[in-house]
Amino acid sequence: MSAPRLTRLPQWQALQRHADAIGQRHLREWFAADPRRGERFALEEVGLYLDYSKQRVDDDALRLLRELATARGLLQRIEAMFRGERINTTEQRAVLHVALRAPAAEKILLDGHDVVADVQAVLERMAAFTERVHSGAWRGHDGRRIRHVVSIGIGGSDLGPVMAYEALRAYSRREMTFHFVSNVDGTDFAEAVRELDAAETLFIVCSKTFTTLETLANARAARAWCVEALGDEAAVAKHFVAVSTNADEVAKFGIDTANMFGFWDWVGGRYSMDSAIGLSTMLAIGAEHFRAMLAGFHAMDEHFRHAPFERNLPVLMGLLAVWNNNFLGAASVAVLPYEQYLKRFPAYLQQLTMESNGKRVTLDGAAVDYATGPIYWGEPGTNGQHSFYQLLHQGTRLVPCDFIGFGQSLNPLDQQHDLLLANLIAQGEALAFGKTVEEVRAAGTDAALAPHRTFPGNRPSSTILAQRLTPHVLGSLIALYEHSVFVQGVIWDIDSFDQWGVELGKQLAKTTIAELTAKDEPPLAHDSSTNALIRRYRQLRDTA
Ligand code: G6Q
Repeated sequence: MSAPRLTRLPQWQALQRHADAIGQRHLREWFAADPRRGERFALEEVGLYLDYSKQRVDDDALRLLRELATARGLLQRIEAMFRGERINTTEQRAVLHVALRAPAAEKILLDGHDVVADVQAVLERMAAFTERVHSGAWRGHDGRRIRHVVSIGIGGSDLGPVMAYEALRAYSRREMTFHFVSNVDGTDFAEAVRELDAAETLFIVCSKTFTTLETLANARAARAWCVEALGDEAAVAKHFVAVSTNADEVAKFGIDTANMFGFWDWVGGRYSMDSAIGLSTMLAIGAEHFRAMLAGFHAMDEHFRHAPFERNLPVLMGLLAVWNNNFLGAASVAVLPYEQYLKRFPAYLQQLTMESNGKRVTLDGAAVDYATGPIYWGEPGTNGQHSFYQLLHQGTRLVPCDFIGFGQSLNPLDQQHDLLLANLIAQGEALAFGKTVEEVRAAGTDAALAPHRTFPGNRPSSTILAQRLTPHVLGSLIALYEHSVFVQGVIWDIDSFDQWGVELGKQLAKTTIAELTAKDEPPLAHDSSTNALIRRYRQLRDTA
């Protein structure tokens, strides 16, 4: 059954009229009219405090957004996801990342089979393996202990593990080192292993399909490096494990499937960091912390599934994103963690959000006539402040911001955490309220300079605060964004779980590889630019 066209829905049109009426009203006015706005437009759930009072919405806008969600069948779509219906319709797959963190006692049936039991079995194998590596029961080929882990994967099989390792470094085993190789650029591999001793290095090859060109190229390089250093093909058995859904290809590559950790086609790549794809995370922080992270995910899952829309964090965040995107015309979102350990969080979110919602047709294939997924980007604060915040404050574009901060530092250093959080809080305030030309002049600035020193304000932001970055909080934070992405996808009537857009470039590269590697220049039948680039590359490469 196809959903009614979004822009024809009365709820959408009501929102449009409301946006026309209030869209330009200044946050200064909103706050002046309601002295309690800062407390009223805030929610605390699952250990996360969300202040959305600096978003350009009023109670009516929020109500109309919730009505739109209801008209879109959001409640039913959430249930359909949790029940394992094949909501990824273009790939005919269930979307059950929530099963990866369901408690062992829960049952989630897919075609009559309980997938939670499968998940728990893999988690137990991961924990046992982690324990063996940590205790030294698992050793390298020459009997030395494993001290270095290199995770090889790309996209969804890389961004989550890298982000989680960085985020939870404070909880990690400092006697081990962790490295991540994703790019097919040989430099990535070469630099990752440069200082490593092969005898103490474990490679985890992460690939759902085990056919991904980049990952297989890096895995082959790793195998050659390892065999050369250790002088024995048999070393592969002790230095390589795989994470995949494809046992045949794993075996073909030469990794014993006894050393393979599985997952399933109902886990999308960018939703897989809490599956066996997170083996490097578990090796870094241990099984107990990993379980705590899963519990954090699950707490947010439960909240998302059961909380009424008005108190539902992912629903609210998703609807605010729709408001900013479709009714205020904001084409991007800046994610600004004031927490150094979250330095890879924006990069991780880029895939989660843009691969999920960067779509231009609805579920039944009709072209959309509204904007879908915005561009996500960001850097940790305060670094961003000395770089691109200029544009956020005084540029011509509207860029809603998500600020993320914590009450306690994991590395307290004198007053530096207060300094950090003072900056976070001040940035939201400056973006919202700005500085009028009158205020600038009153401060004694001369007339010619006043326009340059004026800040228009009215730039929306949300602030997420938690007490401390723990594995549990990280899990909840990621699940918050995962579900917010889904909410947006439901409103836009798109498939947030496929990724056909990455296919074309991959296919064309296959032809191009043949043309680059042919001994003599083959006949080229591309456009004139592509032909010229191929020729120029061959010439640059081959000229002594
Ligand atoms: C994520 C995408 C994509 C995928 C990579 C790696 O949702 O599907 O980023 O994760 O292409 O794929 P493999 O894990 O199969 O190597």
